[in-house]
Amino acid sequence: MAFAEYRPLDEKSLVEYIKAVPSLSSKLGDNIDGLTIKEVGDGNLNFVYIVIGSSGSFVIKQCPPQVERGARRQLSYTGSRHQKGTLAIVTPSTPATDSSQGGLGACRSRGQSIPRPWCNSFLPCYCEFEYVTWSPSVYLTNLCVFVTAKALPYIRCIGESWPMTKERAYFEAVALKEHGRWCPDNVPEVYHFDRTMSLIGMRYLEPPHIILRKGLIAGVEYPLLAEHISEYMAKTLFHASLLYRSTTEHKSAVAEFCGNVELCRLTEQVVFSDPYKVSQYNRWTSPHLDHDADAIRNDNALKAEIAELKSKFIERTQALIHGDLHTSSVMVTLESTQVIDPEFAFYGPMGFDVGAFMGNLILAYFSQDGHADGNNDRKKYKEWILRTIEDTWNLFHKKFIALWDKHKDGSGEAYLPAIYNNPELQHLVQKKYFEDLFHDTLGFGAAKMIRRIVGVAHVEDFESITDDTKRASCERRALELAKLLLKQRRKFHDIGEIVAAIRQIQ
Ligand code: ADP
Ligand code: SR1
Ligand code: MG
Ligand code: MG
Repeated sequence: MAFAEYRPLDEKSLVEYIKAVPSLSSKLGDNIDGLTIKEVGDGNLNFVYIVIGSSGSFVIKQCPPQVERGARRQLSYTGSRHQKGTLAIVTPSTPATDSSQGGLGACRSRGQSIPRPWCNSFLPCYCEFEYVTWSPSVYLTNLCVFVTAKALPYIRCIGESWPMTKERAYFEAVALKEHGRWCPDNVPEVYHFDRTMSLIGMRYLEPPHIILRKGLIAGVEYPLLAEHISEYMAKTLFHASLLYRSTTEHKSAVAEFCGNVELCRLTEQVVFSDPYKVSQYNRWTSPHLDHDADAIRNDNALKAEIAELKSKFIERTQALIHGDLHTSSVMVTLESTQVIDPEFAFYGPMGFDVGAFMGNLILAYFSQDGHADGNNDRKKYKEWILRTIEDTWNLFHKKFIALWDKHKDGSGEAYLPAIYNNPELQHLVQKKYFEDLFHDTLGFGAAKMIRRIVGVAHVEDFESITDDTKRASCERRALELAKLLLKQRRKFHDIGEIVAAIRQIQ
């Protein structure tokens, strides 16, 4: 063990850490001189460092320290939405003056990051920040800065009210290894895991790999995306389910992942609860979508459906799911598709993963009109997204059934060969299984779409549309489809009907 107890690393202390860990230093050919280390974390939760040496490279992902209770930071902003102002951080003690004491990190303004070297206590900015990470030497808390279009800004802090255990790194490492075992071509290899330090060392997905969501915003077609992601979903979900495993094996794995309860609870809140009630964390494009957000909170049929899905999310231990499979958890090139960031992994319903991916593709589709310009009306690109949605589901279905057929006489205990070993019955149960999975996919996918428009965490697909009216119009159409899918999902029987429903929304 390199360090006896947890401490958050920075670019400097990381070098010491690497020197002390043979599984990491050997990846650099044991040559530590002249390393380039860069923090690139642009997600909502963690620090990610890219480490490049003359003979190798890797990525280090580390959870920041747990929020210290009572360590609330006060943020105040002078300026108004879209205007330049000053973001002031007021600390209980003397304001930080250098990086060793802390400062602002990972500030993002509509996708643009304000890189370190660290800012000090006062940061000139446009008030579009979503997540601000305050990182003093002792502890770190995530703060969420929200400013409405109204006269006075207001700020929401996610911190002490929202503790996040560092143990999530353990579940991420186990899920990466388990999913990597079944689908090594689409999951980065884990080189090192340190539970004390909540730290994972893994393959660096080198350029031209980029986050899929960014590629979708830029209008890039990925010809192998449906093929690869369907392969990943079919292999990981099938092999970690009772179609492949014995109940003994399954229950022990389920028990272990029950430990990831805090991350599951976060999802329960931000996906299945907050968007359907008044919550301090919710936000939306206001005033444009005020009525739409209100309508969601007053839609009894929608609330009845979301309750059913929430129960299923909590109660169903169908397979080891990724748990956060949106388009920012996938890195791509034209030839490669890699799934990262399974820190929300647990044994849950398969449709939550498939729905997350498909729902995020649908969000990307509805955001395209906001990215269209005189050079590109994005019509062709929208067609590619629709084809990808259709191909992803159809290929997933085909690959999953092929795995089931191949292993039908194996140790999976859900459908015992002694009962189901006739082709007609096998076909019948598979059809039923997929009908349910399809409806789960639609329901969870729709829930994931709604939360990204009226909940706490939004997506760059829409957030990067600077014109509020244009953005609201794209978001409203996505909401319309999501509500239809959530309420009427059982009326749909194949993916072609979903594509037709998407097309109908003008
Ligand atoms: P979070 O849990 O905070 O969302 P992620 O695992 O999504 O963290 O990583 C944040 C960012 O770091 C990603 O969006 C990506 O840009 C970069 N990243 C993460 N893992 C890798 C990797 N293995 N190779 C290259 N870049 C990575
Ligand atoms: C406060 S919600 C943060 C979100 O970011 C993660 O990627 C998950 O999607 C989570 O819901
Ligand atoms: Mg992420
Ligand atoms: Mg994450």
